[in-house]
Amino acid sequence: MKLAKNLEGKIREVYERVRYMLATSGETVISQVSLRQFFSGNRDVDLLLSDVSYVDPFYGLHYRGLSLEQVLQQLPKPQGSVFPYAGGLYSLLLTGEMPGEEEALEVEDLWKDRAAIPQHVINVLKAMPAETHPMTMFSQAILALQTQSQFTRDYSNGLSKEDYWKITLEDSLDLTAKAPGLAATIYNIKYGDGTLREIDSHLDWSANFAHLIYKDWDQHYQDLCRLFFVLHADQGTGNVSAHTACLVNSALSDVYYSCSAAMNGLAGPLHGRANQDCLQWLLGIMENFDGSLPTMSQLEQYVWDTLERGKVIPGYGHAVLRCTDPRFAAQLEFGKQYMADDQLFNLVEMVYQVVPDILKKQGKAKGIWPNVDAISGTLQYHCGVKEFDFYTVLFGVGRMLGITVNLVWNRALALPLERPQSITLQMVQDRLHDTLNISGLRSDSYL
Ligand code: CMX
Repeated sequence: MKLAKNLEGKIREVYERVRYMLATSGETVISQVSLRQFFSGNRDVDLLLSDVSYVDPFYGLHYRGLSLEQVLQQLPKPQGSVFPYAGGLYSLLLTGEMPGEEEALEVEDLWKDRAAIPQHVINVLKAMPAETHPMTMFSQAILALQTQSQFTRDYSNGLSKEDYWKITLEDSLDLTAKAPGLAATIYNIKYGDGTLREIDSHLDWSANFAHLIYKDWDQHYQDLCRLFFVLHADQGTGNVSAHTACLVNSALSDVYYSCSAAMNGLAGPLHGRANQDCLQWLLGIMENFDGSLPTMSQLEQYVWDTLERGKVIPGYGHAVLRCTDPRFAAQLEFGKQYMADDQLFNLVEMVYQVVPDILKKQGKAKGIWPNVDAISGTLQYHCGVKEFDFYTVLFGVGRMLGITVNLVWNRALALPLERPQSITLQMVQDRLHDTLNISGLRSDSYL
């Protein structure tokens, strides 16, 4: 595999760099945590390593140092499409080098050879109750695939530490190859008659998802899949899904265990489920106004009502971003081009005009701008994928691209078991410089 050979040289170089830094500066403090950060989910504490992607608060997601715009422009594309091969993105994320068509197609071909879904996984999915949430099915399907883990098999047979990354790469290619098929199997079982298809070897990985859910006739949907999976691939490793995967994998649990766990985190409403919730919220607005668009002032009132009911505005705000998410902007462009007259899309545009100001006035949210989930469901809905509880599975298919690349690199750099220390509240109090008299305080006396 050319990809593994290319990667090996890069890994050696980075590994040496890390060892050198550790040997010469091992005790240098590079990050600190305040009391506020300690009680705020460690926001903005530089605690995790990933060269794969970085989220700049004011410029958003970068893959291997490149903005999304550059990535979308420079990655190789299938003939007739302006949207890239996911295989090219995978190559870029793994190696840090912009691939040519040959490198992109190498990954696409590796995926085609490994795409078949074992029957026992299909049986597990078919055995689940009809009301099971698609994310539960997805996590379960990935776990059922764990029987195929080469890492777990070879580890038991004495795999040497230097080869961990190579076998993690094999597992990663195996799992990501099957990801669109797993999602489509869930879709066809849950919403269709359960009839499953083989992949179309003429189509790329992303477009194959369209094919597998019987939408291969729709060029726009194939393109939307290409865009969607690239946009959702990674977002640093501090987010819940990626961080969960890295944590689980640090115990040398294989890629399947790690990704299944990651999907359980992604299923939360503050994370990936926001795309489902957002679409539901938008449809609720349309229903409230008898299927028509509200006026701007009606919409403002609806947003305030949502906030006053103690709910969040799904798709808005972010733990890191302090600007419009470029993943939102890229999808907005797609919508303007292909569905400018769609009422739900027009509503997304209206919401974008009113929500940031309202969140600013409310004064609670630190991030007031739309994130990726504010629009992704609307594009799916327009293209006929109307089952909105399924949208987070699509997020998961994309997200496993970045997660698995991070796992390969974590094993390549021999990152150890992740094990921060927890301390008691008394210990926290003892470390404060001023000795505080806590006893007898009531919250309203200091907030
Ligand atoms: N609507 C209303 N209130 C919001 C809000 C929103 N969109 N975003 C943040 N807030 C509130 C928080 O609930 C919090 O309120 P409390 O102090 O009462 O608990 C306050 O503002 C401060 O929150 P924050 O520091 O700005 O935000 P966090 O870093 O804690 O959380 C996020 C970030 C994304 C969970 C939050 O903005 C949110 O809940 N957004 C809506 C859900 C969403 O879109 N999630 C998807 C994120 C992207 C992804 O991972 O897929």
